[in-house]
Parts: sequence; structure tokens; C-alpha cells
Amino acid sequence: MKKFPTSSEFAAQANTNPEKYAQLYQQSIESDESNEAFWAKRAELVDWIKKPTKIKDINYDLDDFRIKWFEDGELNVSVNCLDRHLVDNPYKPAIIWEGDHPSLHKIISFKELHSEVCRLGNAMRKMGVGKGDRVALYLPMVPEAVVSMLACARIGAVHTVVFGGFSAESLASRIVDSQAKLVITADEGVRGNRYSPLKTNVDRALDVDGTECVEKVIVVHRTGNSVPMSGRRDVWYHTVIDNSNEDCPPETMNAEDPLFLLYTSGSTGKPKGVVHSTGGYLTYALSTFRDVFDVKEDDVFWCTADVGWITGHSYVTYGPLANGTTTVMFEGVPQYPTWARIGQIIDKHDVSILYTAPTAIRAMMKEGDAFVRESNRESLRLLGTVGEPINPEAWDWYHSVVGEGRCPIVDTWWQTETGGILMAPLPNSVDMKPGAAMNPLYGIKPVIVDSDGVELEDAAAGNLIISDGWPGQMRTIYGDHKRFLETYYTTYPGSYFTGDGAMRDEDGHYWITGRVDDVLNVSGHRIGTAEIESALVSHPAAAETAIVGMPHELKGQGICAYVILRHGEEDSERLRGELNRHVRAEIGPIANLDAIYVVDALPKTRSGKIMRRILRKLAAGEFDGLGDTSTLAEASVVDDLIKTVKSA
Ligand code: 6R9
Repeated sequence: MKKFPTSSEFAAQANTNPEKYAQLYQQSIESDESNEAFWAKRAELVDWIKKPTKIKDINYDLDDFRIKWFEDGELNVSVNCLDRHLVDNPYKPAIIWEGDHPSLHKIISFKELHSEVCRLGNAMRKMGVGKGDRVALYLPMVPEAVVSMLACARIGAVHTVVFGGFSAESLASRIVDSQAKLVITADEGVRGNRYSPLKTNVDRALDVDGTECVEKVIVVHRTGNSVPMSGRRDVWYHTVIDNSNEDCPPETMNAEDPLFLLYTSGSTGKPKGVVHSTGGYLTYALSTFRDVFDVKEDDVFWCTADVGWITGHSYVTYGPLANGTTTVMFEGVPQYPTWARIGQIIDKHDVSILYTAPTAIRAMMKEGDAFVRESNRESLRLLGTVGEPINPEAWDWYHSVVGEGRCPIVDTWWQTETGGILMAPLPNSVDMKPGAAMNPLYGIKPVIVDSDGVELEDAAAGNLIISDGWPGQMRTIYGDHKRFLETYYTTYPGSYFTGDGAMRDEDGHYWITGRVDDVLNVSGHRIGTAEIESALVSHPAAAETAIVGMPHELKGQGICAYVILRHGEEDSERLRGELNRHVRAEIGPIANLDAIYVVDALPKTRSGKIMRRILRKLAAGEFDGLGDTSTLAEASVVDDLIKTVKSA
């Protein structure tokens, strides 16, 4: 197996080394006391209004379940991201915003960001939004997205960011579930010179029953194309900012008050609202950002994730800004105007750390090195990946071409639920192995278990659980604590179940092998098969369907649909196109069906359960070794399926 040592250039300036990592990690997990002492020390990185005296109170027994971190501490997250940097660094760039078109960029200092956050905070207060109220953000990658998140944090409102690529239906269901009082959106979004009708989607979403909770809609003027504004409900962002003053006293929040909700797919149809806390989440985002990205005062940090995902929350907004680090926000896509764009942005803004997803790396790699070589990328010193396992070829290319061999790569494994990174090869702490998340971060105790929950020692593969807590862990599913306990703390009593499989190699390093539940990972985006199935069967032509993942060269995983049509419907290319458009409209373009097979029957057990294992194999083009099919209700179904898939 190939191993990559850290370049001497990087090692010479690194914040850690193998001995330091090993020592601090050991200390951080050795005993309950040393673990608590470690987190107490980390909490000192936060500016508290009232310093916590209690650090950790965790009990995973279901009859007396508790997760509390820093429970008597008080703080305000926006003060940590803004006010405290105004003393020494008011004019340092907080956000470097690069627009969709290369002629557009904006640099916003901490002082300017503070002023705008305060104005928006005051405006929201005037609208009657306050502590604990939910605010839905449906925005493109514009600075106003970060302003809105921080303004919510300032007044104690709980934001729920809905990815701008989601449909009006998806937005509506999140508004209904969170009962948001306010929506902040834009007239339109722009990506790759294509416009998306955000405001129109909001209007459609607010026609849905259950969204009457929304009293106001604030609209950012992004493209200027005319959009309908409804008299009392809708107001322009710039008008409310202009009419507000910038003296906005921060709300005092308890460490355990919620900071935000973020919806993510699970193995059932309905996305769940993951709840993150104020004190624990901030401590974790802040400290993992420092550790994993080897952060220095002058870094320009660019995470390409959209703020609609957890990566955008922790590593576009909260992690960098709490550390006083300049964060780059990019509105566009890697291929516009050409595939040279990523490198050009790195040169233009002297980006020193690039954090992106394997799917973007694979897409750039496919277009050839020449595009990357249009830039010199001299400012880069560290690279990161997130969202899905990275294949060794893409890792190699990222390392040798993008990073010119001198930049280490941090392959960071974590989840919406974990709030921040749980595993990564900390820079200069270990020789990197392409494709491996390598080592747990400080305070994190990964355990590999078999399906009966028996812990597997040494080199082994199985399900990944985490046996202790960490401050960034989710606290509940919004409005459904029972589902929270069932999903994460029931399968392996006493531990957090990640839903991922993992392998530990001979050297004790971890490799994430992918989801072990019915959740797909398409281009690094999580999406539940049940969610796609319910969108698909809502089309009048579809009677029954099963969705499985299939290997996809660029996306990592693609979506494969097996559909049984209603009586009287006939298979045609047109109908399949229509089914795909229907699902994309219901969920959003990320739910593109990469393959659709119209079939007469699905392979089911006698008790009526679909045998997805078989469907996955067929979707991957594997027709032999389908395993034990003796429990199938009707064995001939499989032969028919093979015929259909082969002839497609
Ligand atoms: C941060 C984020 C979480 C799921 C997770 C796992 C996969 C994320 C990974 C990775 C292998 C990595 N995943 N990072 N798999 N290596 N470095 O992506 O959150 O959208 O909730 O997805 O993504 O399967 O369980 P989220």
C-alpha cells in the first residue's frame, strides 16, 4: 500500500507532529477525567459570557438519556465570530466572495460583516423574531447567507438553511416541520450562468398547507430580474438593512440552547431536522477547524461546500469565523467559464487551504491537467476532502497535480449529525494513505462492531460506532426525540451508531467503506432511497418502485430506479424522461435518476421485503453470484430482471 509522508516544506511549519498527536490523543481519551479536562481546555478557545463550570454530562442509557456539554455556560456565537476580532483585526477580510462570473468579487472585513449582521439582527427583532424562533434560509452562495446565519445567532433565533438546489416542495416540508416564522431568500440564484427561481419557489412553497407560520419573507436583490413581491409579507433585504441601526445587543444564550436545525436524509422517507447546540457546537467547529487545517493567522481558507450542507455551516461559516480566519465563498461552479476556474480563484485570492469534495476532484481530473496548469497555485499549502470516500486515483491526482506534491491532504470523515470532523490524518501527524480517513481526532473513540454489536479488535471490518460523546454531537431530531434515540442510540446500546461501515487496517488506521443503511451518497450529497421512492410513486404512471445506488464514475454513487408501471401505462423513453423530471422537480436536481428499469415485478421475500441486495448487484452490472435467493417468493423474478437490465 502506498504511503505519502508529509513534504519537508509543510512539516517545517506544521502545528503538530506524530509524537504530539499521539500524546494529546492518548490524554484526551485515557479516562473520563482526562477527557473532560481536554474539553474544558478546548472550551477556553470560546469567549463565554459566563464560563461553564460543568463540562460534560452524557448518559446513553435510554431510560435516562442525556447529552449536555458546558451546561451552565452562556455565550453568543455571533460575538465569537465577529465582535471579538474587532479589537485587533477589524479590517481583516472575513469573507472573500467570488461571484459566479469572474468579474465579480467582494471583500468584506470583520467590521463590515459585524455591522451588517447587527443591522439584520435588529430588523428581524423588529419583525418580532426572537430567541428560539425558527428562520428558514433559502439562499444562493452570497455573503447575505452568512450574514443571515450570524444575525440569527445574534438574536438567538434558530436558523435552518435549505439548500438552494432543493425544490419548492422540499422547502415547504422543511418550513412545515420547523414552523419557521421568517424566510430569507433571494430573487434568483446564479450558478454557471444559469438562473434559479428562488423567490418563485418560496412563493410556491408558501402556498402549501402548514406554512402559514411564515409571517415575513426577506428577499436579497441578487440578479435584479423582476419577481413578484406580495405587499405585506415580502420585503427587500437592502431596504431592511438601510432602515436598521447597527447597535444590536447580542442575546445571551445557554450553551445547550439550539443554534440551528439542518435537515438531512435518513433511511425513512422524511428528512430529519438535526439539532445542534450553541456552546458545544461552537467549541467543536472552532477547535476541529484549527486542528485539521493547521490554521495560521494569514490563511485564506476556501471550503467549496454550499452553506446548505453541514460542511458549509462548520467550515464556511462558524469554524473559520470563530477563529478569525478569512473564509472564501464561491457562488459558481468549477466548470464556469472553464474548468480552469478553481485554480484561477486560488491565484486571485491567494488561497492557502482548499477543502472540496471527491466528486469535484474527479470531474476536474477528467477534463485533464492543462486546465489546472493555467494557474500556478503557489499560495496553496494544504488540501482537504469531505463527503465520500476518495478513490486513490483521484487522491493521487489531487496531490500531485493540484497540490504539486507539496500539500498534504486531509481526508475528513464526519456527518451532519457529528457537527464537525471526527476522523482525519491531522497534517504532519502521520504518513497519508490515499482513501483512508486514518485517525480519530482528539477525544473521539471509534469502535468497529459486527452486526451483533460485538467489538472487533485489531484489523477488522464492520459497522462504525462512537463510544463516547463530543461537544459537536447532535442533541435531538427536531420534534421527534423518539426517532433520534431509535436511529442513533438503540442499535448498539451505549454508543452512537454512525450508519457507516469502516475497516481498520494492520496499522490501526481507519477506512470508511460507505453507508450500511438505505442512504445514498450522490456526489457527496446524502439522499435517502425512501425519499426518492416516495417522490417517484407520486407520479401517476408509477405503481411501485425500488431505488438503489449504483457505481458512477463521477458522482461516486448514482441513483438506479426499478419501476413497476400502473396498469395500462407503457414503457417508453419519453415516459422514463418524464419520471426523472418528476423526481427532480419533487426533490431537486441532485435526485437525478441515472438509470431507470421498467420491470414487471420486484424481488421480494415471502414476508414482502424487497431484496435490495439483488437489485444493487444488477444495477452494478453483476449478474453472477447473486447470493442466497432461496427466500424469494418467486425465483423467476430475478431472471426477468436480469433480462431487462441486460437489454437496456
Ligand atoms: C460532512 C458530510 C455524511 C456521510 C457519512 C459518510 C460520507 C463523509 C467522508 C465520507 C468517506 C469521508 N462521508 N465524509 N465517507 N470518507 N471523508 O458529508 O455530512 O452530508 O451528513 O454525509 O458522508 O457515509 O456518513 P453528510
